[in-house]
Amino acid sequence: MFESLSDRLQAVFQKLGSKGVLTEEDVREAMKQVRLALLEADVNFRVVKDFVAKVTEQAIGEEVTKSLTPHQQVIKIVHQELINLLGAENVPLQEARPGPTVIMLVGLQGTGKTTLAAKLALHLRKKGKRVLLVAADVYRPAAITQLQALGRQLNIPVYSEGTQASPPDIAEHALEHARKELFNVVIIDTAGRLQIDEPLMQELEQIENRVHPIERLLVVDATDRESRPSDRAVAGG
Ligand SMILES: Nc1nc2c(ncn2[C@@H]2O[C@H](COP(=O)(O)OP(=O)(O)OP(=O)(O)O)[C@@H](O)[C@H]2O)c(=O)[nH]1
Ligand SMILES: [Mg+2]
Repeated sequence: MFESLSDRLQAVFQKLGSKGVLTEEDVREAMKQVRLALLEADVNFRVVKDFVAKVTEQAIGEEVTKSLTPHQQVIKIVHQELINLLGAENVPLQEARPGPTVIMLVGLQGTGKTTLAAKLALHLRKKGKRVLLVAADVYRPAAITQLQALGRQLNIPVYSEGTQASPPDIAEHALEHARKELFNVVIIDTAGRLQIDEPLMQELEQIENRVHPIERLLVVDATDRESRPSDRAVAGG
């Protein structure tokens, strides 16, 4: 998501840079493109509206349009507001020592857990980690094949025991397998669930107790304004 967003923004700024002097209209046109790029990157529309308003207000100010390097000033403003938006502090994923690092993904149905599992696996592999994906959603039909298909696409192994095994068992066996095979990271894809679903919530606790994930990431839909992330949240949707 950030790669395509960054490409899009670069194109907008390049166009802006080719103009030299900037009029208010140039800035507004560029902000229209920024707005589209953010929306297409799944940023919540209210957040986008707010972001664009803030940047526009600063960017059409006298000190920008009358400056010698107006387009660089605009880039600086967008950059600063993006940092404000994403949070100035970058909290990296924790690593278990000794490994493997166990990461468990939880969240409501359809928020992007399985997709994020694959994205995260790819991200960590790029950092040189050996990653094992674990199919611990035994409830939704095709949940396992979905993860397997993603694993095949990325060439990342997927541990699964089919739909008859229990998720806590699957998780524990996957961890044993990962230790033996010297994987650095184990990412557990769990089934979507509601907090009021007691048995399913207990199942998460059992998985936790068996494999002690160092990170439990709550995946929420970033475009869904009803989401109320209460734990550490990762924008998956
Ligand atoms: N636009 C967009 N769509 C996404 C993103 N992540 C997932 N999706 C889509 O959202 C739908 C659900 O994604 P999944 O990854 O299957 O969600 P899940 O949380 O694993 O779903 P369950 O296992 O059924 O609870 C799929 O159609 C995905 O392609 C994202 O970052 N952006
Ligand atoms: Mg899933």
